[in-house]
Amino acid sequence: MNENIGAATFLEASNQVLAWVNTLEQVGGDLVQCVHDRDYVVFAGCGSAFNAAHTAAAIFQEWTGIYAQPVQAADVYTFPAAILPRPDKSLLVGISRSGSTTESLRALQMANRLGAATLSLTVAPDSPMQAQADAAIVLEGASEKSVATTRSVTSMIYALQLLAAQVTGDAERWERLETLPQKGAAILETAKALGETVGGDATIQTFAFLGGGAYYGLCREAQLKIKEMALLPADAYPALDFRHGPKACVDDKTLVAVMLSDRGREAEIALLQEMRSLGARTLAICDTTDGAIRAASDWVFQTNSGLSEWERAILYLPVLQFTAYHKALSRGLDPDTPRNLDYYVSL
Ligand code: F1P
Repeated sequence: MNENIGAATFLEASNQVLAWVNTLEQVGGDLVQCVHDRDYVVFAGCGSAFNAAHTAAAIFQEWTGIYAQPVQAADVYTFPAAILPRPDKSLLVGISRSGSTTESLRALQMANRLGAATLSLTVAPDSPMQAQADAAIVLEGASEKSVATTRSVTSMIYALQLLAAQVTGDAERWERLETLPQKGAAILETAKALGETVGGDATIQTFAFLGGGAYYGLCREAQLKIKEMALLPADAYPALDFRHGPKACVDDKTLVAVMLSDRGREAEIALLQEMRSLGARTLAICDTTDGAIRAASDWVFQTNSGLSEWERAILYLPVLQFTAYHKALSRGLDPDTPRNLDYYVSL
């Protein structure tokens, strides 16, 4: 096999905690101005950025008490009255690795035209989206060559966690968030190794990623990684919704990965147990494990952060990024250049 296959994805996923360190330096207190006087925040993006928007909106709303919603960027200009009913009181955050995706740029343009405040969150410097927005966060340290996002998406979510902590002025939360790079570094090798084991398991042919609240966006991202890199069927559901129909598809070729929260832990363990009894292979992703989790799981990935459920969110993704990466390699696919995809979508 060509040794360059997947090299960019592997390097970018492996280096992601360095990108988080850089992210920490990019989210200054001046950004709080964007939210001043706003009682509604829309997080808009496409692909991975849309997934980041799901996680960010759930976290931002809970931490700040300001209503927040994730939207696919095209909805902003296609259905403006549905998305921004009170633009003068709203902030639109346009999220995009490239800063050039047509739908995301148009979303910012529409928000500006309607009189909403705008913030762009990108990884590429000097992008059209940065030029379009009132304020900008640029995470150059999270830039990527690979088409499939890894460190850019965790870094963009991290930036929005930091922004939410800035908005509330919660210094203790900020200090806990500052520990994420160090906590990420401590689990990355385990994430790589477990991703190789799970991704290399030839019996697994379909995937379901389940998580409640802010974890739903992470599940969507894990689903996207499997589809883009490994070209296999994958689902993402708010954890308990999986029982309402999709579990009909579960069999012994299915991996069911559940992201365990603190407040939903018991119900999520019961879900793992049920999926295992249906024949699925199960992966629990949790901060701390116990006998019940181990008994319900083929594999357990433990983050050991001591952080609250939404604070530790980005620690849940790397193991699934490496799972998708290894699944792709085992199928002879190059994770760096997924079939049919471009680096960003230009319409
Ligand atoms: C990036 C994106 C990726 C996706 C695909 C198409 O857009 O949507 O998330 O994997 O390769 O492009 P953006 O973040 O640059 O707007």
